[in-house]
This record gives sequence, C-alpha cells and structure tokens, in this order.
Amino acid sequence: MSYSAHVDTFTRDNLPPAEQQPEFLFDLPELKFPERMNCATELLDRHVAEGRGGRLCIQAPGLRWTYADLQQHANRIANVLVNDLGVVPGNRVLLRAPNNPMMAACWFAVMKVGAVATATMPLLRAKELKHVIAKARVSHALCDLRLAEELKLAAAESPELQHILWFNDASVDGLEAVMAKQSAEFRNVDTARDDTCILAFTSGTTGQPKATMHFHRDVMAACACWPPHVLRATPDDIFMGTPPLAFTFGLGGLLLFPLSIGASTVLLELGGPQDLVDAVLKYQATILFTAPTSYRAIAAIAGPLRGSTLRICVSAGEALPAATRALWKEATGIEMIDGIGATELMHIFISADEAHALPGATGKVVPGYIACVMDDDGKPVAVGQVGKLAVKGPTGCRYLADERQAKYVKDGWNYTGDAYSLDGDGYFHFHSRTDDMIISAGYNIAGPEVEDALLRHPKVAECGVIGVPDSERGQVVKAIVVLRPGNEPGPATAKELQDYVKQSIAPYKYPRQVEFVASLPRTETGKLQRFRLRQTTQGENK
Ligand code: 3UK
Repeated sequence: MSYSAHVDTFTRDNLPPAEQQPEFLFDLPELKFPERMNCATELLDRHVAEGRGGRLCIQAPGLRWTYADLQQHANRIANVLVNDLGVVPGNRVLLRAPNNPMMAACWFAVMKVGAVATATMPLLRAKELKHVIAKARVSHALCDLRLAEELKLAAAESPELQHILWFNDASVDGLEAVMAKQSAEFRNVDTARDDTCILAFTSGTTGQPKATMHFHRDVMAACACWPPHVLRATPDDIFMGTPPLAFTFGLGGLLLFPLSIGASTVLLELGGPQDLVDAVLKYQATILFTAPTSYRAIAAIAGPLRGSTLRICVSAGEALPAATRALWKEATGIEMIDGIGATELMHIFISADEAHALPGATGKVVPGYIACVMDDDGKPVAVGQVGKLAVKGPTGCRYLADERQAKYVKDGWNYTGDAYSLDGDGYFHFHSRTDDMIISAGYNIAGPEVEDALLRHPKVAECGVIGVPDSERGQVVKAIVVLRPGNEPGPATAKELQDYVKQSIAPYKYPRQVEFVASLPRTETGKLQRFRLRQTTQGENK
C-alpha cells in the first residue's frame, strides 16, 4: 500500500484483514494506475485543464452546468469543507439529496478534500441514518434541505455528527450562501490510489446494511471496464436515469461514466413513468439507466421513444426477465443492455451489449473481470450446472469492520450470493439469489424462471414467486401477482395463470398457490423484497 493522505485513518484502520480480502486483477493496460491519484482530478478537473471546460456537463430542470461550472461549485464547496467545517482527509462526510446538481458538486468536493463520501438513499428514515452515522463514524453532513427532517432526528442522537450544512437552501447560513464567500480555486488533496473515497452501504434486503469501501482507483477501474467495453458511449451522449446517486448503479451510470468521457448527464428528481418518458424527449437523452421493473412500467407508454434520440437502455439491479426485454423491444425497437453489478464490486461485471444480448442470460464476463460458477467446495461446476457465482477483478468486496466479509470473500473470490449457470458460449444465466432457491418435492426451482413465464401472460402486470412451507413437499411454489387494470382476481384467473405456466415451462414448476395483490414490496433500487413477500403471504388461492 502507498502512503496515505488520510489524517483521519478510520477507513484504513477498518479494512478487512489481508487474508479476507479478495484477489484484485489489474491485467488490462488501462488498469495500471499511478500510486497517487484523486478521482476528482481524473473525472472533472482534467477536462477543464485540457480545454473542455465549456462543454455541457450537467442538466436539470432550469439549469445547465458546463464542466467549468461544476468544477467551480465543487471547488467552493471543498473550500467550505476545509475552511469552515474543518474537514481533514479521511473524515466521512454524509451526503443526502435527491439526484440533483448540488448533490453531484458536493460529491466531487468530498473527493477533492480527500474525505470519504457516505451517500444515503433519500428514503432512509432516522433510525437507518443513525446506523449509517454510527457505523461510518460520520463527522460532517451535507444535506438537501428538503430531506432535513429525518437527518435532524438522527443527528440529535448521534454525538459523532458535529457539522451539518444544508443545500438548496436560500437562507444566509445555507451552503449556497456560505460557498459564495469562498474561492472557486482548490488544489485537490494528493490522495493515494488506495485511499478509501466512498463508503457505499448495501441496499440490504435482509439484515443490517453493510458498508463497502472503495478506493480512488476503484472508481477509475469501474470507469475503465464496463463502460468502454460494453456501453461504448461517446462524448456527445446524454445520460439519464432513475437510480439514486447513493446507489453505485446510479453513481456510475449517471455521474462517473458520463464524466469519465466528457459526456453530459441529466439529473432528475423523478416522479412516475410518464415523467421519465417526457424527460427523455425534453432533454433528448440518448442513454437510459433504470431497473427491469421500471422498464416494464414504462413500456406501455414508451411509444413516443421509438425513433427518438434514445439509443441505449441499460437494465440492472435485478434479473431482466426475457419477457420484459421483449416487451421493451416491441415498444421502442431498442434491445436492452442487461448487466449484473453489486455494491461490493462497485458496478457491472457481467453484461452483453445490444448486438450480443441473449434473452434470459445476463451476458458474458466484462473485460477486466473473471467469473466462475462454483460448487459448495469452491470448485467450478460443469457447463450448464447451477452453482454459486464467484467473481474477481480490479474491484472487490471490502466491508468496513464486518464479519460478513468472510462470507462474501472466499479463496480470493467474491461470492455475490447468486445462483448462476454458464453455457458453452460463455453466457452467464441467472437463476435466483442463492437463498431464494425453492426446493419442492426434491426439485430445485428458481422463482425468476416462473416469474418470467407468468409475465408473458397478458393479464399479468408484475409478479413475485417464492417458496412457502408445505408439510408434504417441504416447500411449494407460490406466485404473488399484480394484474393489469381491468382484470378480475379470483380462482378462475388463478387457474388460467397456472395452466399457462404449465404449458410454457416444466409443469412441476407451476405455482400451486396464487395470490393477487395491488402492489409488490420493492426497495428504493427496484428490487423485489422476497423476504417481505414470505412474511406477509399465507393461505391458498386468494
Ligand atoms: C442482483 C442482478 C440479475 C444480484 C448494482 C449494477 O444491484 C446492484 O447492487 P446491489 O448491491 O445488489 C447486487 C445484487 O443484485 N442483480 C443486480 N443486477 C442484476 N441479478 N441480473 C442483473 N442484471 O443478486 C446481485 O448480487 O444492490 C447493479 C451496478 C451497480 C450495483 N450496485
């Protein structure tokens, strides 16, 4: 490790022990990073220094910032952090806002001062924020005034959080007023490539969220692998999407990747599907990032996107059912790019571009990474067999002081917790989360396969398939279904769906129980919360 710029050594002190760290691979020439690097210099200041300061960088309603504008905002905020709030390199700075330009400027300011950005999902409540603050020992916070309430409640019970500044705040002590008094020049802290710059909390569908640690070099590695090899955007592309910047899917797709190539991004505080369609047309977006469920929701009203500027649609966060891929292509003519990423690995490591998409498969391993499907002893299984997905590359899992590190990383491999198979052509096929595999009368059944079959039925809007306890079979397959408007729930529809599944996949996989609901529980990142389905569902066909 190179000497650290961190004065506050908390993150380095809490790295997992060496023997529990994943193996890192830096074989690609673009992954040979210099010892000293600050990702803000690479992603932001470099463009201004090389004469691209006048290029469009960020758009939002009523706002257009060039690269020079973003740099000046970030520099002023960096000066506030150091001069007014006493931030030293290594301090954790909590960031909290909907996706908007000030959130992006604050993120870069934190990088510039050599501190550690701890971004939080907008919907988190005080109790969850308290956990984040305590776990990351957050000393400072920059927060959008509109999300103040829960942070104030959390701060009242968090003695370590000493300083909060509010932004998008017109008052005399708001960040905007304070930063106006500071210089627009800032010399970035000379951080080491292996200084932590992000603490990203896992979206945690179960258990306490874990804090993953990423270095300056990890940020640049994420920009060097999937984007140039699969996304292949150009400096004239206009990026847009829904994932929060606090989620590494959103941070990469909506901020790091466009800036890494001098392109521009549109940051939106979004409402429903119609807002997104309208925004693509209004800003002439060319690249869209969102989750499968959102593509499904938009497909019905996506007609106007056909023949628009939109040319690339990226889906991640959970498996993309082949049915949803087909629906989107029918509506817009666009073949989606699916990709599996994880907070632990920062971004996408298995994916396929439009030309190589294989419906029902996630794709091939992204250059820079290697992936294997393993058995329970950590040995690769045969082609076509289902096993545990294990990955290695330039990024990898480092949980901050967490014994679950030993579960995610074994023998240098990152185990994502997903059941996958690999086919003879190098395509990886998602089956389910390892813990979600349904075992019924001795058969292994992956819920997502049954979901894909159900989603093809014209009456089905959304569905989730889980295993429920059964005295005879151990578990039985149960489908929880949201019907499209105008369809009647009831035994007749349940029977119709059951027969439909029996005809399209192996009959033993059909849902013996079907329940109709108005909506499914999802995380802020669009993931179905199966554990909540398991908790709340009971009974026979209802
Ligand atoms: C699941 C997928 C099948 C899978 C993420 C892109 O989702 C992201 O990170 P999280 O930590 O969750 C990771 C887990 O989500 N998953 C994600 N994408 C897919 N399963 N197909 C997919 N395309 O279980 C994985 O282990 O919330 C996604 C980029 C950055 C991210 N952090």
